[in-house]
Amino acid sequence: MASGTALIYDDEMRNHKLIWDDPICEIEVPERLCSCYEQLQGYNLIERCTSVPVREATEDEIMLVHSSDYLEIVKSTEKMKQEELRKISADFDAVYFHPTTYLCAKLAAGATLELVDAVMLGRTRNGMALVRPPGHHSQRNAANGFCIFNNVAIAAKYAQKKYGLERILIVDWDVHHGQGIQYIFDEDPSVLYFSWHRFEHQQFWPSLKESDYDAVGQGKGKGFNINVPWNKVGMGNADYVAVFLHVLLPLVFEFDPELVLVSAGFDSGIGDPEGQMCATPECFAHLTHFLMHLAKGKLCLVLEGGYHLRSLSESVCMTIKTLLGDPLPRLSGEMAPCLSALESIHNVRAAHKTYWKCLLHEGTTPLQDLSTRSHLTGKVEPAQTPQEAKKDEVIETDRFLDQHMKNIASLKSPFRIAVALDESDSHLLPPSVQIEKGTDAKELRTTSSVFDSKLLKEEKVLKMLAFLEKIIKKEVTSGLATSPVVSESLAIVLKHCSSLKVQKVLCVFVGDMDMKIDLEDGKVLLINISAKQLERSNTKYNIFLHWKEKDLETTTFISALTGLILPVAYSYQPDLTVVIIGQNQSLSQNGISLLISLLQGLAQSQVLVLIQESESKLLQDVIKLLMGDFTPFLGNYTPASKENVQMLTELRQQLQQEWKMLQCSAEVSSAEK
Ligand code: Q9C
Ligand code: ZN
Repeated sequence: MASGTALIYDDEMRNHKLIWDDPICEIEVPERLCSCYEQLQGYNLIERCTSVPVREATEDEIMLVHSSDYLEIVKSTEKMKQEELRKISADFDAVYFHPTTYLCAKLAAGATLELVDAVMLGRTRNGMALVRPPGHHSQRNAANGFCIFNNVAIAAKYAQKKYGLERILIVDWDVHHGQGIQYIFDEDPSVLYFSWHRFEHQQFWPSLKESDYDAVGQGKGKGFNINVPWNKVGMGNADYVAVFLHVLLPLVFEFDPELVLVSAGFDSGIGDPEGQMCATPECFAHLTHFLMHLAKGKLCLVLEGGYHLRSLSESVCMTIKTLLGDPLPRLSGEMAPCLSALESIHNVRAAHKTYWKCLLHEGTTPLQDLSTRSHLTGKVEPAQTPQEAKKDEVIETDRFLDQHMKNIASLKSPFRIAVALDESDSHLLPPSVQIEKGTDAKELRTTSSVFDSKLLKEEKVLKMLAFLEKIIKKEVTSGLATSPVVSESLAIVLKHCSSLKVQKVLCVFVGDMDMKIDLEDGKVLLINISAKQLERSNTKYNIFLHWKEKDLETTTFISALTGLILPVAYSYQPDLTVVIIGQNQSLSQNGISLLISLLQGLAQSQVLVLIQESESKLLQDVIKLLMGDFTPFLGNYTPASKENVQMLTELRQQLQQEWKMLQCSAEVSSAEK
């Protein structure tokens, strides 16, 4: 698998700027680019990326999306004087031209194409292009919303043509609807376009009917356009993650893209004057992390909007750190989506029910404005602020971010992974793995309270406990150990965690658990995915998942992962994740890999994996995963049985008052409030 992260940037693109007064366009400034670059320098991220030079897109490339008439119009602005520039700008909605606009727009599109080449040719695994002018509003025949050429749409067409790609995903997390991209691929089932956007029942710019959830694509493209309208401002981390878990991810696992492009606008982040949303910079790390596990890791991000300079640049840094494989910060804030977000999620799922297998058994009809008809939602629209108050808001966010970025900063672990394996397995290890020397058994007995197990005499177990301490001290990010009896090892680990005062441990046990483990309520959350049907009832901290299916490659697992395991995990916010691979699993090897990968988004990426000795065929994959060198491959999935979907739905309903991220509809919560 390719490695490394491409970063594409060029000072040239700072020349495009507004040279007259226009309150609408004045926020799209050259400083947007330099402040990102300077912040990246400040975090020493530039030198960790592979720098890729920009180039101008060719006319043919631009015409993959735009008409030659429109291209000529843009070209003609190069020689214009201010008065003419003003006049032609007024032909479009929220656009300005400058004599260098044509050149900058060609560089922005060309930079995006160079990024696609770097990733498609395997020169880097992923990357980001920092460009302006942005692209996602621009259309075949029109500039729109600060956008001249549609960089991401051109890149998608280019990738289809040059690399013969059949399935491309575009994720547009900018706070505005990229209607330009929607129009270009509306009838095209080979490009899945997802956008969330401030909508406010069509009151918010660009105020289009076709930005609502019922615009699902047209003709052959039906089902391949996903709009999530935000009908309130103030959406935050929990709302964004909920949409990824309950809308985007299930559909995308089914779509199985070969390349992921992101229209990465950060006006959906906190402090942005356009978006008025609340997502903090680390939220973009989590969104990026989710997408890194698709398309064998082929992920290209392209800057769109983002108008609060500090918020924008911190978010860009978080995104690039994640692309580089750094541990993720804990997601801050209360992990519960708001009612208005739930309503949107419900409506999008209902609108797409006919097009996607994973929604097949949904019993959903659209909800009409529960949140706006009632006073139930906590999110209120801030009063319209005059210019002065706006300046205060900018400074307030600056101040907030000063503190916030310090709070979430995690010490960088010098070692990614420590292992405790048998001699016979050690050939699997790459050189950068830290091999534990182990620790004194006597010392451990005293620290880990009274616990009698003959396993404690085993060298491997002692090593495991030694690196568990290092994980908790953040000297190592993750650990891997094999054990002759995983359940017993887990019991030892949990005892040790308790004596080390770890607050919350998430345990995901795959396979049969052959002993009962005493769970101290709240300190441990256990999810057991078992092939054996046991007479057990589910409780808040003890969740048991069982499904009957001969064929492992079904959407049951994807639904369980995105609709149950991850929402519970994100609600719980663990300090450490332990994944236990026992005997008799009901997951495929790829399924287990995907599970571990996505759980690395929790607990600041601190994961301990315990593998039953007999299952050592999994070792190689797991080592690569923990090293960040592998993304699981997921084939074509067949739909889950109705029985399994029902089981998951019931479980979700049972637990969603305890674990709020499980909610994917406003129906239940509104009835209960
Ligand atoms: N009353 C991007 O973020 N606002 N474009 C127009 C008209 C335009 C945003 C308001 C916002 C364009 C790439
Ligand atoms: Zn935007």
